[in-house]
Amino acid sequence: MAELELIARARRHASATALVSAAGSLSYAELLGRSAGAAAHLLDGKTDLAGARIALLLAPDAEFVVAQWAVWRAGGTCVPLSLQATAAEWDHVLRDARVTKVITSDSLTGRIRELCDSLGIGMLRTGFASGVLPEVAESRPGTLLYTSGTTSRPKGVVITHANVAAQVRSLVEAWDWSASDRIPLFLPLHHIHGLTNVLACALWSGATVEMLGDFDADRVLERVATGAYTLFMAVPTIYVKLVAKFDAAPAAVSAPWAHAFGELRLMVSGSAALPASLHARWEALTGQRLLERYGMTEIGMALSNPLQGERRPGSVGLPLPGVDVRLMDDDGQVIEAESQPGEIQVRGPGVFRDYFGREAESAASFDGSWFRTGDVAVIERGYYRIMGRRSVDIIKSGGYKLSALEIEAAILEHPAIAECAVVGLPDDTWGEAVAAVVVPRAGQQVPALPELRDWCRDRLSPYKLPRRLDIVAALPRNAMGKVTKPQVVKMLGEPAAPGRR
Ligand code: MCA
Ligand code: AMP
Repeated sequence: MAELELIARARRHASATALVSAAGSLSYAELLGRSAGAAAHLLDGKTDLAGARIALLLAPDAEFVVAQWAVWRAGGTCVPLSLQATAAEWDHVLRDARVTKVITSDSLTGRIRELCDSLGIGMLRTGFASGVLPEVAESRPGTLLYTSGTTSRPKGVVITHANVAAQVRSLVEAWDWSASDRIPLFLPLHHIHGLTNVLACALWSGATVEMLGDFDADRVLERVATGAYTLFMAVPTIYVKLVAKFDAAPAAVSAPWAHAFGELRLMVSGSAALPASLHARWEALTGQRLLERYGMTEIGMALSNPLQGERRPGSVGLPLPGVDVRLMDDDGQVIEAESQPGEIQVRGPGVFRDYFGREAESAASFDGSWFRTGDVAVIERGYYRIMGRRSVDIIKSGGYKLSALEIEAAILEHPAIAECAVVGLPDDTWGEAVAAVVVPRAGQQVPALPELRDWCRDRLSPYKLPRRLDIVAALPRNAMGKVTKPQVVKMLGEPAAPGRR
């Protein structure tokens, strides 16, 4: 029987350790066995889930992977939910994706039960049954990831099994993944960085993933110092947090960390701009030269500094294997020359199928077969360098992509606020920090920042909450009446248009 390549490959590593988590270790054979049983349980007598969207609200441990593989093997589409989301945010995803079931655990079920009941969505634990599993073609959708963009509410990115396979093959080749690799996982599993770059690449290669749960710098340092890993992948904010640990520790404590990081065969940074100063600092501390790469939920990874060769600070290197990249100017002309900025457009088998249920937006995001990323870059001395983004409404904070429009919509629900503009301001820890500028309603008192943050907590994930609040009499607007965000940034005394570095 033809089966998904990821599954077929896992059989070759049957006795190797796939996952290590607080609950214990799971070999590839056990992962295959448990996910087959869970798939049969999900099918519950049906022959194929036929793409039905099954959401996962599970901690990032072995149970998550068993459930993910079970959904895939039963022919379903996996919709991983953020553990930090509010009920309102889950409500959007569950409705938009037309989710039919939520797989959750005893400890999390209470958080989503009321919502599932109100939407008539069944909740399941991962169970076990025996039965025949369907053949699932690689061309079928396997994953639906929600990503914020230039629209207020996040959109569902439909990713086929073939898309993931192409993304993984490209990274396995470029970064030389093998069965002897061991990698820690501390990134969330509703985004590509943790889900594909770490988890899927490792399991494709027969490597071992140590699932550490939420990022905890002390725990990560303790494990790194034991020499447990060969690879390490993180967002720039995590490197900032690790540097802070080095700065705060006596040399006798930090020396083993420095040595262990220096021994890793590769350390990668991505999901947001890695400042050149942080690149240099990390190398000075550990002797390890970080490899920076660039990607996006819709395309997987597109550009990377080389494993062998120059890893240039402030640059994202060259197109990855199997990925075509071009720069397009505002007049629709492909840029061939160096030092001319243009929009990054990407083509290849890793590029997503479409936005779920959004035909017009899907069509508008492509130029023929080229996906328009909205990111602007230049080529300098042969390498791509990211300059910024076309949209002022996208903010990258600690690796999370946030929609300013979504945050504005939440803040505007406050009865004392008449107008609101949200912008990203340069920030040493988060890359960009969310700042809200508001105009009060006549005669009303706008709450102070801590109270406004608390008020927003029912509506927005904690990482979307504003970190700065300014109250003004009026927002700067252009002749059409549209708020001019570069002016808003200027009002706050920051350099116009948050730049890359
Ligand atoms: C946590 N907080 C944040 C963020 N994370 N605020 C703004 N931005 C954030 N990213 C808030 C917490 O809610 C808390 O607020 C306060 O900051 C202190 O939290 P702290 O403990 O310091 O943070 P943390 O829990 O250690 O989290 C930091 C983190 C996390 C580990 C960097 O944000 C993270 O896992 N980021 C990675 C996201 C990711 O995987 N992105 C990849 C997307 P309060 O005090 O109010 O409770 S995929 C992608 O971008 C593409 C494909 C690519 O290229 O990879
Ligand atoms: P996401 O939609 O969460 O997948 O975020 C993708 C976005 O993260 C890209 O469109 C870029 O704006 C940004 N990004 C990812 N990697 C880098 C990088 N190395 N440098 C600058 N921006 C990056």
